[in-house]
Parts: sequence; structure tokens; C-alpha cells
Amino acid sequence: MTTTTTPETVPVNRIGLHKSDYQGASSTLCNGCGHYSIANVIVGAAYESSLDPTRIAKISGIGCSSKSPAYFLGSSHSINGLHGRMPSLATGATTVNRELIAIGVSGDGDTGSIGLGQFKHLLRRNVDMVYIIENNGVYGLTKGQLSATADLGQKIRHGGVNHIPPLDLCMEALIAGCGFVARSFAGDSRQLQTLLKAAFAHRGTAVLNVLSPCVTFNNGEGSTKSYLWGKEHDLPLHEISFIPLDHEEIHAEYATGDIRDVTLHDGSIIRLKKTASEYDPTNRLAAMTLLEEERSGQHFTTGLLYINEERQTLVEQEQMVALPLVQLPPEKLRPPREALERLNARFR
Ligand SMILES: Cc1ncc(C[n+]2csc(CCOP(=O)(O)OP(=O)(O)O)c2C)c(N)n1
Ligand code: SF4
Ligand SMILES: [Mg+2]
Repeated sequence: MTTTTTPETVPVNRIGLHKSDYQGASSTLCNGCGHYSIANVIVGAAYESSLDPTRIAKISGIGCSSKSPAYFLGSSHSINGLHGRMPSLATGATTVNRELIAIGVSGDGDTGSIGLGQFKHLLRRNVDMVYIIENNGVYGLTKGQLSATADLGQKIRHGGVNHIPPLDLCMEALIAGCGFVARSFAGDSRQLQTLLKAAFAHRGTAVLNVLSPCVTFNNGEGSTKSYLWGKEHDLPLHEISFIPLDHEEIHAEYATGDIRDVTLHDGSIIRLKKTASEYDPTNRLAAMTLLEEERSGQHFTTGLLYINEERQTLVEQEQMVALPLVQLPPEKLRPPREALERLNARFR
């Protein structure tokens, strides 16, 4: 990769890279689009987590959201696939190279409509990746049609009134057995960046469903996907902080009942400080109840809805060799004819 020339006073992360080394091309999204704020948060989270950009694969489908990977991590691998097919690409890429850090970026249309089947099977398999849904309630790229996450009764300029109940993509993720389900808002970059760092440390699929307003087609009064609505209704479940494994604070002891630590498989910690309510993010039924109660539309709860570090990932379930398949020599990948005969003999 090429690194930019930066003055020595600019800080570097644990692997000696500047934040600018994680940036991408200039944005062509509309000014103020939530997707661009999320792109900047991904830059910050990857920098702070000291991820190696050459190990990252950005994978997306089709939509304004799906084209946003061009605007972050310019030195990483990237594939912009077919509409709704990002999960297949991610499954293939992480299966042949289990060392990849996969970041999937999708939209509510890309995931909730054409890609819903792919989404559910990715979660069922627990493919090791971060899956970001940039949810604006419309098909932004094709000029603002209502999507599967648009609220009942919602009006939009060109799409009329929505008479069909929405899908809740966090609920879909929980039902499919996803071990990391979070919800956030493009207008709260601090919370989103912390959740993203935790998602990078999670083993298995981590879904972040992020309210990401489309300022051109769905940011008006009454829209539950607008900046104003997000700001007025955002109800954080907890104050969240992420403590990486190599941080000295990880050994600090907290006696207060207001703090709950969730340890991730690599030893890093998600620290949740209680806000108003009691909430146990390891209780899947509690997460479902919370989402069900929210259908009234009074609140928009954000934070870590559910975490389960126990599930094996796809490559673990398949008992794949530790060495990534792409690094296996040809003689291991193509066993000789005698090996096939020995195998066949076992079934005779
Ligand atoms: C097979 C197929 N069907 C339809 C389309 C047209 N199309 C392109 S993007 C899109 C919807 C994108 O919506 P979303 O995923 O919510 O992304 P946004 O633009 O809102 O970020 C559609 C229907 C397509 N490209 N391919
Ligand atoms: S049309 Fe909407 S989603 Fe697309 S770039 Fe513009 S604001 Fe963003
Ligand atoms: Mg959309």
C-alpha cells in the first residue's frame, strides 16, 4: 500500500499508520447524506482499532450506500457486486481467506428487499464479518421509492403513502441467530464508532443497523428516517465504551452496579454504563421484546441490543484448516488420484 506523507507530529496508531492512511476517494454523495458520515466513522474506527488496511475487504451490493466504500479505506480490497448479493461475495471471500477482515456495506433496499434471503443465510452461517446496513427507508440511488423498512403510513414525495408494515432488520438478525446486533444513528458518530470497534473484535457476523438519513428523498417532517426524528427520539440503551485487549484500563476493577463488562473472544471488553433502564444485552428474548415494544414508534433505541460470543463461525463449523485456503500449496488443494481412491474405498 502507499502511505501519504504526513508531518511527524501527526499521531500514528499501533501499526504506525496515520488516520489519513484509512481514507478513500472524495465523496460524490449528496451533501449531508448519512452514508458519508458513516464512511468517516469507519475510517476512525479502523484507524483506532489499528486494522491493517491490506487485510480488509470492503464488500457491497448496489445503492448509494453500497457505493460508499469508495469513500473510505482506499488501500483495501474492494468489490461492488450485484444488488442484494453482497452476502454471497462475503461468504466466498472469507471462506477462501479466513484472515480477511470483511466489512459489508448495504442499504435497506439492498438487504431488506432483494437481498433478504442472502442476509438470513449469511447470519445462519455466522460468516465472520461486520455487516453495516445504512437504513434511510428509501431506495436513494433510484430516486426515492419506499423500501421495506419504511413505516406504515409514511408519505414520501414520489412514492405516495406506505400501506405495508415494515421489516425490522434487527429483529430479522435476532431471529436468524446473529450473535452481535446493534442499532445506531449516523448523527451520533461517537456511539457508532465505539460499536464498530466492538464489531471488529467480535467473532462471527456483527450487524449494525444504522439510521442514515437520505437528505434528498426522505428527510422531511414526519419521516422516521430523518435527522430531526433521529435526534429527537434517540434513546441510548447505555453509554458504551470499548477497551481493546492491549489497553491498561482492561485490568481496572469496577465495583459499581451501573457498569457491565462484556468480554469478547479476543479478550477486549465492551463496557456498558447503565442509563435509565436495566437491560441485559445477552438476553435474546429481551432484545426481541424491546423491538416489539418499539413498534409504537415513540422511541428509537440505539446501542448494543444483543451479544453472544459462543457461536462458531462458518469456517470453524466447517473445521477448515488454520491456513487460509488461498495460501495452501497446489498439492494440498488437489490431492493425488491415490488419495481419492483411498477415500472412495472407505465407502465401499
Ligand atoms: C437486480 C436489480 N434490481 C434493481 C436494481 C435497481 N436498484 C439499484 S439501487 C436500488 C435500491 C437501493 O436502495 P438501498 O439499498 O436502500 O440503497 P440507498 O441508495 O438507499 O443507499 C435498486 C432497486 C438493480 N440495480 N438491480
Ligand atoms: S440520494 Fe439520498 S442516499 Fe443517495 S447520496 Fe443522495 S442523500 Fe444519500
Ligand atoms: Mg436505502
